[in-house]
Parts: sequence; structure tokens; C-alpha cells
Amino acid sequence: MKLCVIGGDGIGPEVVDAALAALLVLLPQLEVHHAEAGWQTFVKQGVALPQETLERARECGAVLFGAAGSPAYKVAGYRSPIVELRRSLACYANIRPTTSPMGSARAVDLVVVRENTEDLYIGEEASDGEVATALRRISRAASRRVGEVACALAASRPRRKLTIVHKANILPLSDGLFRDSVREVAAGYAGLEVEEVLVDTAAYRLAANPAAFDVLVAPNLYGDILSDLAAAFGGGLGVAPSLSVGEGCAIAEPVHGSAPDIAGRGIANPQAALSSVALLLDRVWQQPALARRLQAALADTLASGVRTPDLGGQSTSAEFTRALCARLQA
Ligand code: GGG
Repeated sequence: MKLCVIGGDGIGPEVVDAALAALLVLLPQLEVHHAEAGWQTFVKQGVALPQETLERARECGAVLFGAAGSPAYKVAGYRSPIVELRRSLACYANIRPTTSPMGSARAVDLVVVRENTEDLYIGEEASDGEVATALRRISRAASRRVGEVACALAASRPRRKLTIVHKANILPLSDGLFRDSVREVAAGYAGLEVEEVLVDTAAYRLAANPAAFDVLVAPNLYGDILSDLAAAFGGGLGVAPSLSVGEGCAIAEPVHGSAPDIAGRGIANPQAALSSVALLLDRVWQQPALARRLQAALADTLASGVRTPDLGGQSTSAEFTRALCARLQA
């Protein structure tokens, strides 16, 4: 087994180090390759996703990625490394589960499946300083393949329910194509309950009654936004994991970004990165028992009161990681 580890920017390297420490307790024979990407890489090397990083990731077949912190203004020659990585590795479906913590008032157990390779994220923008445009791409092929992942996932869960999110009343050609393509795929899954919801209504219903959802499938931008919203019911962005899957490669990656405000302070919550690794163990490396062991150790560590400040605790990331690894070794 090989893993390409890319810390990225901000708290990315901190949470990735913690997840790797736990992973090496579970899989001491794991072959680890470190590689660079991100804004800081761009500043140093003039490229945010170096070719050698891409080659290393391909060779390993599995990536643990921390976070990218891209500037919110145009920088010549810069493209988001994580968007580029997902696209280049054809990791076309981003699986983002949310499960409410034990004892929550609302029992939420949902998964957002986000299309990962197109939509507005193709980055084709133009501006003359007065008017700016951004091209949005939706294709039947990309919509069908993410639909396939979402349908298979929904069919494997007890509720067998799929919600297709779109805005086809305003964007009938693009969002209509997404909706129709996913519906075509879903027609091949007997016993699947399929509904479609406009993205604005989906946002309202998620906020009002998240327990009503099972698996949601959405184009890239809607999936990005709705999964952050859903994360609020799972204990926050500090604990929200993701796994991007596709053609022979996978990327485990926390949903959160680089959090520059807390970077370097040693207080980042590594839980999202750890749970992303659990997804990798379970779904890609076919090690469900190890994934369960990691999740159980995480739950026990939290129950023992060891928590980072975002969860109301006083532990540093290193203290949390040490406590977790001790439980894994016990
Ligand atoms: N781990 C997910 C992550 O880095 N999220 C922040 C994000 O989406 N960044 C895009 C970018 O900065 O290029």
C-alpha cells in the first residue's frame, strides 16, 4: 500500500501529520511519499501543483491532502491545486458524509456526493473590468459517472433514498442535463427512492430538517456549499471528512480549508483528516475493521474529554493525536 501525503497550506500540514501518525499505527508497513502543492508551493516554485507531485500521486493511487489556501483575487499563472489534482487524477466524485454526534437532538446521517471535475470550477473566467463572465460546464458523461457513485451509495444504505439537487428552473440546459443524466442512471437501480429538489429549497430543508436526507448528489458548486452547511450538523467543519473517488485513484481530504487564522498555533482539530483516512481505509483499501478501529479510538478519545478548542476543549492537536495513538496502540 502506498500513500502520497500533501499537507498544502495553513493547517493542512498539521492535520495531515496527525492523520498520518494514526494511520502508521494501524498500517506500519504503509509506504509514504511526501509531496508539495498549494499556494506556498506556488510562491516558491511558480507552480501550485508540480508535475512531480502529480506523478507521485498517480503512482501511489491514494492521496492524503490537507488544505489549499488560494488567494481570492486573480494571480497570473495560478490555478487551485486541489481542483487541478481532483481533475487530473479523475477523482470525479467527492463523498462527504455527515453524521450527528451521539446525543444530538437531531439524528442526521446523510452523504453529499459532489461532482468534482466541472461546473464553474473549470475556471474559465473573463473580465474587461466592467463585466465579468464565468463559463459553467455540465456534461452528460460527468453527470452520469457521479450519478453512478451516488446511486450505488444510496442503494447500499438502509433508506435507499437519493436527492438530486439542481436549479433547472433557471438553468434548464445545464442543470437540466445534470438532473436528467442522474435520473437515467438511477432508473437502473430498482427500489431506489429518487427525488429532485431545487438547490435553494435543498438549502432551506437541510437547515430546517437535515434528518430528512439520505444521499444528495449535486453539481460541483452546489455540492461544495451544501456539504459545508450539512457539516454544521456533524459537529462542525473541524470534523467533516471527505473522500474523492474515480478512476483508480482516491483523495482523502478534510472538507475544511487552510484556516490561516489558526495555522501554526497547534490547535487545529485533526478529526476531519482522521475520519477522511478512515474513509480511505474502508472504501479504497478494503480495510473496514481498521476503519472501525480508528473511528472507535476517535470516539473514545473525545469521550475521555480530550478535545481541541473548536469543540470546547483545551487540548492541542499534538495532545489529541498522542491520546488517540495511545488508544490505537492499547
Ligand atoms: N481540504 C479542502 C480545502 O482545501 N478546501 C479549501 C478549498 O476548497 N480551497 C480551494 C482552493 O483554495 O484552491
